[in-house]
Formats: sequence, C-alpha cells, structure tokens
Amino acid sequence: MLTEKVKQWRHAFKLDPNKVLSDLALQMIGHSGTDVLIVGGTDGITFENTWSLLKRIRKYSIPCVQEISTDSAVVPGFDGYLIPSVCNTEQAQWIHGAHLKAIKKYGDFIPWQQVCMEGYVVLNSDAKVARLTGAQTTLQRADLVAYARLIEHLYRFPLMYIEYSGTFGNIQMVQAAKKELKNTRLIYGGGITTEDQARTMAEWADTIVVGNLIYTNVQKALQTVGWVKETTVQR
Ligand code: 1GP
Repeated sequence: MLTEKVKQWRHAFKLDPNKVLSDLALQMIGHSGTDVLIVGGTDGITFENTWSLLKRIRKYSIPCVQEISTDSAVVPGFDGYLIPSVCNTEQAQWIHGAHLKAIKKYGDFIPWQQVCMEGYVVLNSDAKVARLTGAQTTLQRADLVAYARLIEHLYRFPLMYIEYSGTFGNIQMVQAAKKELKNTRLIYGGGITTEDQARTMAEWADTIVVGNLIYTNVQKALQTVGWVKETTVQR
C-alpha cells in the first residue's frame, strides 16, 4: 500500500513534466540515492509530457509516483498516486471538487491501494499553486497547528505537505506543525538550494522535497540527498 511506502521516504525529487531535463541530468537523478521521484507540477501538465517523462524514468529502478494536478493528465503505470487536497483555500474544487469529478470519470479503474492523500498547506503567496488555488497564505503558527490537527485527526490523511514552492520557508512554522503530528508524516518542499537549508528543514520534516534546484543546479540538487539523509528528525 502506498500509505505504508510513504513512511520510508526521507528525500524526494519532484520532476516537472513541463520543464526540460537532459538525459544526463535524469541519469544522475536516477542514481542519486533519493527515495522516490514525484512527477507533477502546476501548469502545462499534460498526458503526453507526463507519459514521456515516465518512460524516460523507467530506465532506472527508482520508485516513481505521480502527484495529480489535473484529471486530464493521469497516466497509468506509476508506482503510486499522490492526491493533494489544498486545506487553506475556500475554493472547494481544490479541496475535493476536482477529486470527485475524477472519481466519477475513472472510479471503476482507480487502484485505491496505490493512492495516498496529502493535506496541502500552501504558504508562499507568490507560488503558482497559491495563485491557482486561491490559498490563504498569511497564516500564524496557531493556524498551522490547527491545520495539522485537521489533517491528522479529522481527515486522517497520511501526509501533511507544507508547500513553500519557490521560496525557502519559515522553520518556526515547520517546527510547529511537526510538534503537533503523531501519525501523519510531514513533507516539506520549497526553495532548498544550500546545505544549511536542507539540514535545517530535514531536522523537522519527515520528507524533504527538492524541485527547482534540479533545473538550476543539478550537481547541487544531488548533494541534497546526503545532507537530508545524514540529518536526524526531531521527534
Ligand atoms: C514544489 O515543494 C516542491 O512542489 C519543491 O519546491 O521547487 O522550490 O524546490 P522547490
């Protein structure tokens, strides 16, 4: 079950099908020692570009999951599917509306054992995902703690994802969420470009996601695997 496998993930690379990645860079990523490749993005995601990236990734033995952002780009053949539900928006389509539409369309074919929900809290107001989903990003620590409780105790989602995509986040916010969670795993993603940033967030988040750095400095991105895995999570 994917909900069990996610517990093993310490480091992940997020690959955007709408961005260009050379074969050499992908080969390095494939042999990097990361725990999983997450394929997904916010805009320009299509069945074709996702399928084409999956075929290239399959040359390597690394697990690979799709983070679904639109039902028109769901590609069969991934090891699993992450389903984001944006918690800090009032637009129901991003909470569960699009999900319901997809279930009506594909319900008979969904491999439920390979699906895992993510309770997203988007905190960078400049991120495309924040603008797209109408996320209310000006949260205090008490708000984030409430979201952590909502995600763990009411929704019982296996994953809480603190998304700062494109900018390095506030460690105190991440700490506050982590201290609250017992069973739900905390994923952090956003703006990791240095060793200090990788180690700082890895101390508090169970899983660290590195995205943009792959496309701006792949050598540095590769180094994040070691920095994260050498760091022990605070309990
Ligand atoms: C994006 O959280 C991931 O969804 C990673 O963020 O691209 O800023 O590394 P970056």
